[in-house]
Amino acid sequence: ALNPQGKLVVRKLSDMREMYQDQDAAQAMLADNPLVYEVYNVVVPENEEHIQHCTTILYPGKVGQEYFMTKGHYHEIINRAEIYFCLKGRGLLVMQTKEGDFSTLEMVPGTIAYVPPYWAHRSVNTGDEPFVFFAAYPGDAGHDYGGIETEGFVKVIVEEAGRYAAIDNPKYVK
Ligand code: S6P
Ligand code: ZN
Repeated sequence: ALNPQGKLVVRKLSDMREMYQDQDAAQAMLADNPLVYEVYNVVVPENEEHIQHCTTILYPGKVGQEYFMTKGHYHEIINRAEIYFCLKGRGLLVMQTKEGDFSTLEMVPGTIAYVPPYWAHRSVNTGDEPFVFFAAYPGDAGHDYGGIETEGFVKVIVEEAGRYAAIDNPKYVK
């Protein structure tokens, strides 16, 4: 339970099916169109005086071997940073810059993750229960899903031999 709950954004597989590597698996799952994640946004004015804050619930699941994930984005004002705090479950914070730097951070309850200015960020549920984290970021940051929607991140996070592995994304162009 969140208090205040905030304004709910829902992302189902149909909202992001092109973002997964295994398009045949995605197509087959569309009949059920599973819920991938929900974001509860506390509404504050979108200017630099305020701090946006929200809680993401990313459900467990995979499309083929690739774990359920958020779309991922740069901030529209690209030098705006962000802080994540993990509340529940287990996941990976995946980050990259436009120069092709790439980094991952394991998150478990209590992990505080810092997303520095200029770094795109995506979350991946590598566990078998909902991965829940709170986020706070400058009010004017905005979201740029642009290139990530078509090319994705430098690496994709898949299950290999019972654990997660980051493998090269063939669609990624620096
Ligand atoms: C906002 C922050 C998160 C994400 C949320 C969903 O700056 O990084 O609240 O919005 O986890 O991810 P996405 O990539 O769909 O916005
Ligand atoms: Zn963000």
